[in-house]
Amino acid sequence: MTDLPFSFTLPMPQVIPSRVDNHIERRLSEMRGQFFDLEIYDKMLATEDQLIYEVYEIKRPEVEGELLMGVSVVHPGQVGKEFFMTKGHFHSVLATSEIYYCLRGEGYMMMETPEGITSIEPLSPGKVLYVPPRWAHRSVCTSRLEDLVTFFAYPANAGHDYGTIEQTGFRKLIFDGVNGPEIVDNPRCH
Ligand code: S6P
Ligand code: ZN
Repeated sequence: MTDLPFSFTLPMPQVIPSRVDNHIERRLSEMRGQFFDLEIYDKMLATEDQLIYEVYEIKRPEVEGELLMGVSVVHPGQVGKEFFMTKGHFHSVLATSEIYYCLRGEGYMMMETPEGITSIEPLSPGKVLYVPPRWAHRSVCTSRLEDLVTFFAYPANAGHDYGTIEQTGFRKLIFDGVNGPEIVDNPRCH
């Protein structure tokens, strides 16, 4: 063995809040139709129902004036060339916003309005991201080894509209390209 300098990556442990009222686990089987390559999705699912992301929620009454908060953890991985991501949603009360603070990992927040304006913001530790009212949002983990960990807070009466994104998809997709993450138009988006 040649005695040369070397380096390696030691992934940091997860950031889990010390208080958790609800722990959500989203597996591959719950993401049907959300990843672009349906064939690879089915093949992966036949092998293992992988854990894609988790949410640690701190509960408050879901009424105007309160805030809901917690930590979202998107695990590294891909369905074909498409990075693991959250389902993504509009808030049911469309005119509500959200704050994300990135604690760990690398990725993007994919956002779009009902009118079709798109914004994709990179996330890295220390980044604070404001999702204004009316913007759908989805977190995408582009790290190969590390989780994408974000703290979030939003009005407790916001609610979630998952149906719109399930039916239409986001206008953009994020793939693992030759020179890093590539943002492309979603040919299926309607
Ligand atoms: C809720 C907030 C987050 C997400 C979480 C998982 O408004 O945006 O807590 O729920 O990142 O994403 P999703 O799209 O499955 O709810
Ligand atoms: Zn939200």
